[in-house]
Amino acid sequence: QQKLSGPRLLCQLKDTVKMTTLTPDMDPFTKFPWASQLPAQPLTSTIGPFKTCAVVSSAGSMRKSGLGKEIDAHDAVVRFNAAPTTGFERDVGSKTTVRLINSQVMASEHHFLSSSLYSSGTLVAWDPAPFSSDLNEWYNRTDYPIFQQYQRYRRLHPQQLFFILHPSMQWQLWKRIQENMAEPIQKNPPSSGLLGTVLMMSLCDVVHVYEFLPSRRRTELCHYYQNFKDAACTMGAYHPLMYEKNLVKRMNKGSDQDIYNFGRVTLPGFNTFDC
Ligand code: NCC
Repeated sequence: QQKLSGPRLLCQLKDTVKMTTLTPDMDPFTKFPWASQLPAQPLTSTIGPFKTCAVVSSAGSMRKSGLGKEIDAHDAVVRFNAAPTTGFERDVGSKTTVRLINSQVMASEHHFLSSSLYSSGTLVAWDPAPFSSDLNEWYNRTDYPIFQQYQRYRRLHPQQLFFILHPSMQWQLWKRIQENMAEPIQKNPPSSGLLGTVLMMSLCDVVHVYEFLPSRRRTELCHYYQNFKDAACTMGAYHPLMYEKNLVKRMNKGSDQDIYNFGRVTLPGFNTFDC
């Protein structure tokens, strides 16, 4: 076990973490009539490639950041779960190209089927599947009813692009985190924030990640859109968030001042470097 340098780490991610989404031709989905609702082509051949991309974390430190214009100037913007833009444009911008949602959000108490929050951009859903990349095994024991809710949503919004991440990606990424840490980490998948970051590294030349590594605005406030305080939101409890942040810090091509002042990390797209 050794800690890899930033460039080695980037190569390791590029070589071993494959961004895949479910398509109707994958087993066991070939058996299910509803699977025709899944996009026929994977995400990476449907949207992008993009030059510049922004990943907007939901952290409380986005508040009063004034980063909205800078974020919207990117070719593509990814947001997470129930994070709104309306009323927060000055700080987080208003463009949404991709919204990455966990299966918990899709469970009905979040008004997933009725809220207009989810109707712009391409949706990408994921579920904290058991430590396995086996689709059959996962299909029968998802954490939340991701497939039922997917079918319902697709019937209501047949025109919107909506992908489901292949669970192998989260575990490939988890292994990279574990390999690069000296101690054993919890066997839970990475946060939506890291999944979205790697997703955009597969689609974009340059990825700017905002307030994943907290700036000087660092706060106990969990989300910029709620007045709820819990330091675990930034440090992690279920997700190995602290380790994810350590890894991103090592891969950052930008300066420490960029992090301190703007909460901004700069990562190169996988297509822009050779290994
Ligand atoms: O909070 P959440 O994440 O929706 O935030 C999206 C991503 O932003 C980064 N973040 C957020 C807050 C903070 N203070 N610092 C941060 O760095 C993280 O990278 C985070 O992934 C998730 O990852 O999907 C998560 O979802 C929530 C929750 O399910 C949804 O918000 C819907 O309500 C989880 N919270 C709970 O289960 C209570 C959270 O653990 C992870």
